[in-house]
Amino acid sequence: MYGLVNKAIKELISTQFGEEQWTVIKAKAGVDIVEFVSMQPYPDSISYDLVGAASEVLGTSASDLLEAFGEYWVLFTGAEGYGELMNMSGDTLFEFLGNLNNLHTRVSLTMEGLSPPSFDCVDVTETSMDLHYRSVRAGLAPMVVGLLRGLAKKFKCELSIEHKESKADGADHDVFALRLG
Ligand code: 1MF
Repeated sequence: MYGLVNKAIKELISTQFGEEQWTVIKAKAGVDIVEFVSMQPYPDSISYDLVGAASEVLGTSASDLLEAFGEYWVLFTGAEGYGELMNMSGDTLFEFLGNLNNLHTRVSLTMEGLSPPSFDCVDVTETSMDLHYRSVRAGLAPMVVGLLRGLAKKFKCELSIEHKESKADGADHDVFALRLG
């Protein structure tokens, strides 16, 4: 994944738990990179190993960490120069979700190595939809829950999320039933 992701992991851990914990976690993950470069691709294993090590060191489940990370990503990218990209992508949560594939296509135009997930909005009403999430990566559904919570805060709405179908439980892909209000 692009270095931007690992930078966000570092920021989240070092701001919430301190620089020392980050150093311990990085060492435990066997990562000896001093500074991640945002626009450089890194093996996915680096990001997974960092989350795994953080889970052990902090005594928090990987799933909770991924969810916190997803929520943080919305803030982080907004502050790290992608605010305009995010703001351009919709005025409401549902509009934003409907434009997410376009957002990733736009990023892919400059960053060829991007392997973005896809998000498809199905059975959309004013207040509900099924969000179909497909990814080449495994185990990141909790991060999507966090992303949705972060977006709900950004758009100031109450969102309930039901994980209707789970790839981890053998489904073809993950489906989230979303309801506003
Ligand atoms: O393949 C990748 O490296 C990759 C990196 C980040 C693919 C996707 C993403 C973003 N995505 C992370 C979860 C991936 C889960 C998965 O693969 O199954 C979050 C997608 C998302 C969902 C809901 C709301 C907002 C979301 O993201 C918005 C977004 C997406 C991509 C970027 C920024 C905001 C982005 C911007 C620049 C990047 C990489 C990603 O790289 C550069 C490019 C130029 C200069 C510096 C860095």
